[in-house]
Amino acid sequence: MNFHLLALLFAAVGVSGLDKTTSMDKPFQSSTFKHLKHSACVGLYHRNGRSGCGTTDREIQSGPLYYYNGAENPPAETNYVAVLEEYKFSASIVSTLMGLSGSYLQGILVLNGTVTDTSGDSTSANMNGVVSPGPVYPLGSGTPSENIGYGNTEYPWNGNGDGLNQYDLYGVPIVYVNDEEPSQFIRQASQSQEQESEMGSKIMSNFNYYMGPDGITSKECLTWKDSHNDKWNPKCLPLGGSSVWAFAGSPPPQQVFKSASYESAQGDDAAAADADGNGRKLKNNANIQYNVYESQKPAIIVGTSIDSTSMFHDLAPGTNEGATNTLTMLMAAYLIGQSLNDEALDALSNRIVFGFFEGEAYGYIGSRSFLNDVLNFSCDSDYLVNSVSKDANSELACLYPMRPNMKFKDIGEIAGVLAVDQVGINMEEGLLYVHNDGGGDFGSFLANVLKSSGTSYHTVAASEAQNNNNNGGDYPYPPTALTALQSISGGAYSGAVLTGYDYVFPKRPPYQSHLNWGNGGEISLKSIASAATLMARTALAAAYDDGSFDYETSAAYASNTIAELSPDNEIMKQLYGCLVHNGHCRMFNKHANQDAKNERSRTNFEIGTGASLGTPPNYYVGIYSPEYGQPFVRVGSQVYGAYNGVNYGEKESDAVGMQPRMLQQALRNILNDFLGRGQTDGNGRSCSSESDCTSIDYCLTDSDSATCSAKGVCVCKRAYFHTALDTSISAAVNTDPGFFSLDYDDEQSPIWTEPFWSSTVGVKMYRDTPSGPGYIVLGVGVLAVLMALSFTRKVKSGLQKEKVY
Ligand SMILES: *[C@@H]1O[C@H](CO)[C@@H](O)[C@H](O)[C@H]1NC(C)=O
Ligand SMILES: CC(=O)N[C@H]1CO[C@H](CO)[C@@H](O)[C@@H]1O
Repeated sequence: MNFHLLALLFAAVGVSGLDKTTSMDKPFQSSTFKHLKHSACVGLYHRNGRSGCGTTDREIQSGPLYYYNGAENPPAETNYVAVLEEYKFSASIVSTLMGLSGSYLQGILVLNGTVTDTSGDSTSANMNGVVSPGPVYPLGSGTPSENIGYGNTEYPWNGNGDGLNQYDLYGVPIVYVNDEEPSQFIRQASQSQEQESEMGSKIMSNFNYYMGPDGITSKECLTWKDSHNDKWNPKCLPLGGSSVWAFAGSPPPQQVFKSASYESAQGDDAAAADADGNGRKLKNNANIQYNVYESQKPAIIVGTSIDSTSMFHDLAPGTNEGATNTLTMLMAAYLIGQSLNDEALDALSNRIVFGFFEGEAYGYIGSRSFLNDVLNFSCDSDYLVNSVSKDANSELACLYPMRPNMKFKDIGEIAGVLAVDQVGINMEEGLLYVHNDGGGDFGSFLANVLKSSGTSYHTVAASEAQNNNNNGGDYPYPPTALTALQSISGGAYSGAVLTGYDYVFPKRPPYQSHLNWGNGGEISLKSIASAATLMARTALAAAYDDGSFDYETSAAYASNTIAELSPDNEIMKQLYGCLVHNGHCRMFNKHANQDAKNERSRTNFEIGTGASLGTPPNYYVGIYSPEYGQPFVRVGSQVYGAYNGVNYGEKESDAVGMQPRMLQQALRNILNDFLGRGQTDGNGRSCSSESDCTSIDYCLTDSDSATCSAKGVCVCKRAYFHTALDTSISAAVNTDPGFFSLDYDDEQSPIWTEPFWSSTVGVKMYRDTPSGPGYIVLGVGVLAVLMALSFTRKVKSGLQKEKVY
């Protein structure tokens, strides 16, 4: 794929054709129906199989609507499409339908029942009964991630979960009807089906939702070869994207660099061309060097997940998950940037590193990629290059395995992890909780700081989660980046987790549910402000500690240095609006736009503002591809996912680039703004892009550099992207992005992938009449405008217009 094609691809995002349809029935004539929204349950593959929905093959599955209230037996002799209220949608009902009537079940329509409830129960009571589709042991036992857990993987954190999102619902297409009005119509139509059929017609629904065959795995679909010509033609893409991480204070001295021989080699191709032991030509025959400075300070990783999921991947509001996690961490970074300048931060004993990790719901994708790279990644010197080949001062990148920058290697030693999770809801008014097993000096230090700290609104209690088999055994940690680090290192590191829940996730809103939203006023800004204050202070206390683990002194220093964040803080409210209500809000747009502009001026790639979270925001991780954060390298006129040839740098335009999503671009630019004010005292040099920010004297150290914030001020560069991709796979070498190689010697990560879909998937509704041949289409529109690609769906998870299998 050449780069122009790639650029076109970016431009085409969001363009989708809609079927022109004729409506024959009044209820379907309103424009609401023509543009009726739906969200599909999507099939996914993993290391050992598949989960999620889909029809059995390209044949359409259809049947008359049948309203199922969970009480009587479903039809056992004729095909039907079950209509379920969303508060009845659960693993047990779906299993009942599949079990009792087997192959007669042709599909399921789940109705939006937020307001309308025909059973007469009060809505909120119904919603209280809604189960979480997430597993009862999230990322633990019984899930494809169980082998990358650590310690107690059988603790029921999600007590309200039935694990429906792990089921293989092959043969059962399921869609959610987003809007209330069409839901009401379908409800009534399905409840009066008997009467309708006596009158000689039925409302039918058909599903065209083929999402690949059963019985194959991610490995098979990633390595798929067409049988007729043996050509590699993958049928799926991995889940993933990019994480964002940032230093507080000046970056450490550069740890990885090319030695002087690089300079001389660069000028003279012929002389530099050499052969290594494998007969491979070495053009950039530099010596890679990893320096470990004696004075290198350990890094405290302050981390959280920025994603969520649900049964319907374009409807994953993650309000008390990715959204509030992100907000809490951003405000913690804001507090540190406001309270300490670089000089003060640089004088501390340890370094603070923030990590906003993508794809955590699918096997700690972001935190494992990042932490594993910090600890274990090394780049072969042949492939260590300047990310912009003509600019010898540009950041180093690794072409194979592909890493768009090597800055993460400067982090050096890790002290441990301070994680935050689901603090938008307090299990008990005025209380936040800390999880720590009492082992590990660093982890217990963090826990002690938290327990001895507090805000005007909250105190911190130790979680009462106990190992539930009474024979001793491991302390249960909720799934966060701390678990990822412990898993990678075999428990060599410790840490603590701050949460809003005690021993079990809140029941409402349900975890990993399409109903994990905050419009009921459940989310407490007070709690988020308290958590942000506590995270900032605890991180600072840990950075201050000189190894004596004297938590009282450190905690006192931190609370004297960082003032408490007010729940009325305007920046927090603005960010809340972006993260919870409008994912392409002005603030995100502005910062993401600036970030893209900086990249354009740096690399010359046509990087734009990436796909937004949408409105309402959707936190499903989506696929890893060049439109959504997969880095790529341009070599001459070719674009590759990874490259081990010898021609990089021959053309001036050769460079490594990436097009992240809008959230990540906004996060990076906002973090640079919050943490990169250095010594400006509010009057930095003004700029319109990064190229205006060379030789900024207020970015203190040699390893520092500056970039342009959306406020139009040069700020010191503090934030970076990091590839969030399952650690068992990597971009294949010397091929287009979109091809992946498998590493079989890994620790059994789940390798979640999403199959390509046909462009014709959708759902139709029509009236089946005895008169005419075939069907008279009532409103293809109804569920149909879906036509595969609703805008958000395409943007977020990148439906591919391609034939499947
Ligand atoms: C259900 O419908 C209501 C009213 O139209 C809407 O506010 C709500 O967002 C819908 N629920 C979901 C999960 O989309
Ligand atoms: C695969 C691998 O090399 N893993 C290592 C990464 O680094 C940690 C911490 O040093 C080791 O414990 C792992 O074995």
